[in-house]
Amino acid sequence: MYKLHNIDGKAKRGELHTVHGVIQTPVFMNVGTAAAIKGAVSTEDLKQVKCQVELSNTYHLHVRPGDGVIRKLGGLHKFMVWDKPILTDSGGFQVFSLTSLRKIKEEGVYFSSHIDGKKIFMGPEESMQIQSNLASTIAMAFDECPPYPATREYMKDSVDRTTRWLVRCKDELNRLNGLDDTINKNQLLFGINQGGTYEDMRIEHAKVISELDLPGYAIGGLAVGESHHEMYRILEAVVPHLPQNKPTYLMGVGTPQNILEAVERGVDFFDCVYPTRNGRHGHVYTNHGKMNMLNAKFELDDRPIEEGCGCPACTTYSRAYIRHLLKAKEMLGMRLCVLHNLYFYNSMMEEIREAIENNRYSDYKAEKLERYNNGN
Ligand code: PRF
Ligand code: ZN
Repeated sequence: MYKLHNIDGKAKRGELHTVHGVIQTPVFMNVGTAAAIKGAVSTEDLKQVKCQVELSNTYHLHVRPGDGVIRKLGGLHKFMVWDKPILTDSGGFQVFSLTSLRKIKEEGVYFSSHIDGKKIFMGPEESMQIQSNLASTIAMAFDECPPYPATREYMKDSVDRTTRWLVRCKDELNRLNGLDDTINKNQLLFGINQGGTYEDMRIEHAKVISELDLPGYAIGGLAVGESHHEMYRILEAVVPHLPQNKPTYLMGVGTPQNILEAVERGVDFFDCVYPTRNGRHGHVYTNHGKMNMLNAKFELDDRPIEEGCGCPACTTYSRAYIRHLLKAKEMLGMRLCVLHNLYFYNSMMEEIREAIENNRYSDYKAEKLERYNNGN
């Protein structure tokens, strides 16, 4: 159940009640694709960086260790030792971005595993069965994320198939949630809007899927190569056609700037690999922009990454030490940068929530971007 606390312009401040606790929105979900947050970050660490929701992938966990294994061990929450909400992506996107020799049919997608080349089939029913075995809090619909650019003709076929798949996802998850031996009988299904950069198809699709009355809706197929300007144009067009009294999730986005812009357009769920991926490369986010911790100027710098930051890296270690660890390729260097970045993202979401509550979102956004873009 989703409760809207406040609307400031189009920005939504809400909360989603789940069996694993309440999610305060806008929220950034911290990515642990294969039930592991890259950079040697544990679920214990996630609590310290103010993570509300962990995100894992159906496709990866199906291939390794196998969703059957996780089910036998009591589900993903028990397996990872994380009792807060988990969202699982459906495999739709990963199948299209990672695998080779794909064949899309009405029944689903035939493809080869990126680990061992093994032939796999996944359709809406299979994706729901896997996610039910994982017993995540929120399951994502099995969709096609079409390439960019795509012709209108391709897009139309793809979106229509994604709609038919969504109906099959809903039916299958309803069936699974009703079985006696299902671990999480309250698993929620979020539908996914597609349509590329074609506003009319986006809007038409949003209207059709909204009628299915699902607990939440995502916007997929963005941040796949189009310009930021185009992404914002599509958000402005489509968000007003998705239910305002449900969560609105922009998949795979993005930079701090992207998140600030999307919140202003009514989005309140996000996920992205940037904080973890950049952290592993020694790139860290601060209120004054991004820094490369390998830079020679930090050799003798005894300040924390960011003055006043409450993260496990900044409250203990210096820029000089972290630079040394990264240069020496010590895992601790990566780990500290990832922890700082996740803390930065999760703290920014806290600030965003507070700003919306106080009806000062547009001022907050302007100030945050001004500082972020103008550097040190
Ligand atoms: N579909 C799914 N997962 C996704 C996407 C999508 O379109 C994207 C697009 N940015 C990221 N993750 N199922
Ligand atoms: Zn920090």
